Amino acid sequence: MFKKILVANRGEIALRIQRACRELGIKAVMVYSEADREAKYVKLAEEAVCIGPAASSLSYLNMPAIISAAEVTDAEAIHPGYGFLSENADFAERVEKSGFQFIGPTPDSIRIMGDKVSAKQAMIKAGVPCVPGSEGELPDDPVVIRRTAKSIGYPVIIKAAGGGGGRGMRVVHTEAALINAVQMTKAEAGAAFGNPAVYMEKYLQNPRHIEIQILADKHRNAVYLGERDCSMQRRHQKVVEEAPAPGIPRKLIDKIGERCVAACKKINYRGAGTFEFLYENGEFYFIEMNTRVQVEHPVTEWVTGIDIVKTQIMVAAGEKLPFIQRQITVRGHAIECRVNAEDPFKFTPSPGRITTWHAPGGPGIRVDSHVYNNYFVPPNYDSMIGKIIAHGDTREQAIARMRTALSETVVEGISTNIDLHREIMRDAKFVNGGTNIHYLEEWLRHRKT
Ligand code: MV4
Repeated sequence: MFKKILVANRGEIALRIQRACRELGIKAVMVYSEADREAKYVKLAEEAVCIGPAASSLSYLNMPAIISAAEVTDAEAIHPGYGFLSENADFAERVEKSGFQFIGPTPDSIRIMGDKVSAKQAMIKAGVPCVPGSEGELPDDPVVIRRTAKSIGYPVIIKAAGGGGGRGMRVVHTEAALINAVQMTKAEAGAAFGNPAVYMEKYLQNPRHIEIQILADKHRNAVYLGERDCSMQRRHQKVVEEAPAPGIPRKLIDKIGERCVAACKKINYRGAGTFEFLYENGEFYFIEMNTRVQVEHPVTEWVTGIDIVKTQIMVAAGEKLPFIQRQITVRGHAIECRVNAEDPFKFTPSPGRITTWHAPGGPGIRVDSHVYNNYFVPPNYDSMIGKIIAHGDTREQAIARMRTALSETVVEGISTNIDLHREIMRDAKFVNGGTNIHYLEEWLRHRKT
């Protein structure tokens, strides 16, 4: 096992990784920008290195600064967390070329999944069901593009190969709008991602966003840890996540989970990973794979009892997965509310000093947050300041516990979206379960103030 790991991230996930290291008896070296000097995990750290100014581009995205920090502290491995450099294949490669273990999949795996066209091709080859669409990249010939759309059937969606997470896509309803939409998407993709390649899919109008968590080791063992429902989102930012997904038969989950595991073995995947699917009319359609630990990993940890961050570290060190598929069961129900420093209904960011922070507690409540009384939320980064996770024997109990937790939570000095969560937890359609990806945005549009 590693003796020392460098944590190349900030915020709640930096603290989460630090805690996993402590539990494993590993020393954690924390890195921080000038804006994060006062962070809780820096205060708690036995070793911490400043890697640059507040701007992410000069600190958390600064590859030489991070690799130098690992060198001067004699770390053996680097955990990238989520966001920042976590899905940057060049970073993973530079980490390994510098003699450190990257805690994640190989640079090759990251590269394949980063290009959404090659990711989809790999999944089709591995037997994972995908959204019907173009065979790989769309050619330039308008005749071929029109023929492709006609055979798929309108509406179609044009997506950038270099996009993902909702960036670089356009829905097309008619043939008249098709060629222009393709050209626009290609131009934007070229500018934004340095890659103008696009592909076409059937546009699914009312899907749910269901994702499958997997873990794989370096010995060709892989397991799935059930699913998460992440449909409650706004502008591609998840707001509430839960596990299991309400109303989806376990048999269907097991079938798709087994496909994901087979795909992992086929592509020799290792580490933690998430297969993202759209789910509509009882069918799963693969859209993207994430090659990092995700924000919402705690709901899966709670229903399976498996520590995903610890397992990431163990498999990166070469250990075998300490469990097999039939030992993994889903118990009860878990819900996560992301707490953001923002106006709860206008969504404008609200950085600044937190004068009061009362975190909730009690049975079935977990809080993952790096903030504390008198902490200053810097304006330079994502607005998420923590996550409240509730578990119960049933979904009803998890919701009841989440309502209690939200009623106990006090944050003063800045605005947070906790009032939004309080309303969602009392919304009849949410309580009923199974709302689709458009629900929250429609609800916000019609909400009476
Ligand atoms: C789609 C889709 C409908 N049909 N693909 C958005 C994020 C990116 N991961 C893929 N996305 C979508 N792809 C087809 N063929 C609808 C979305 C989509 C969406 C997906 C998941 C979660 C939220 C979403 C919000 C809007 C659109």
